[in-house]
Amino acid sequence: MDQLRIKDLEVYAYHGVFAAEKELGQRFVLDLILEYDMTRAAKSGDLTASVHYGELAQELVKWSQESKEDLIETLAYKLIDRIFLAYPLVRKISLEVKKPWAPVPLPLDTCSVRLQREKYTAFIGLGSNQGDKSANLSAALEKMAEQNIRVLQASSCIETEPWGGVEQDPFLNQVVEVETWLNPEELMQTLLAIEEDLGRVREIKWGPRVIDLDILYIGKQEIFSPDLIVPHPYVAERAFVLQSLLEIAPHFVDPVQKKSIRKLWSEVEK
Ligand code: PH2
Ligand code: MG
Ligand code: MG
Repeated sequence: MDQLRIKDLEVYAYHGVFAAEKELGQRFVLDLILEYDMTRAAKSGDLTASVHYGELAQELVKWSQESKEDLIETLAYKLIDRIFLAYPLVRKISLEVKKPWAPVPLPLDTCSVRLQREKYTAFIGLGSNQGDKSANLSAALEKMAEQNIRVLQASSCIETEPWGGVEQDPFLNQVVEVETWLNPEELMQTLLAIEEDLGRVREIKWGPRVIDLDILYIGKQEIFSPDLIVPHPYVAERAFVLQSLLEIAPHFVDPVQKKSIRKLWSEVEK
């Protein structure tokens, strides 16, 4: 991918664990690489189709001076959020925050952290079978938007019979395609926090819930960690998920089953 780089931008700011760092301030140095397609800007000469590096450099200075963080990790993390929000065409960011005057009484050149984040799309399944089901789904989508999880496509909300053998009220289900730069683990933690916010209490497995937010797919990725399995292990068995997926992504190919959503839908028990 094409890259724009702002190498070693100096900023005087007030980040650090020690009180003296927050009082006196020190030099920070930012090394930034942005990735996005530059074809249109290159061919048209239109600056608005690219990132104005002068303007961005000014913004980086301003944003770096707006708060006093303990950690340079936090500064880098927050700057990355600001850049993605201000420049929607950027797909990937790599940002190193260096602290050449770090309070370490040893002969070193610089201490630094580098964070890298990229935008990706994911499918998320929503479900509710308690309270005002429709309002619960809408509230979850609103909260996702506030957490930098942007909805690209949303299926209709459908009423479905409970799947999994627990006797309970029918569900209202929906699937959305989202775009985000949160790491998969952070995406999952964010969804869990939204579930909790909306009043979810975990009682019986597959039992009644105010809101359930499941990561179904993250692009073509396969993740097997103790807390997160992607693709969601039951997608191919759940007509209520496949029906909604069929509406917004019939040609998406499940990376484990190696079959399109249309094919999985034709094979699922209904
Ligand atoms: N979710 C479950 C268990 N069963 N059945 C339907 N119809 N819809 C759901 O969202 C659902 C379910 C566990 O997450
Ligand atoms: Mg679920
Ligand atoms: Mg769940």
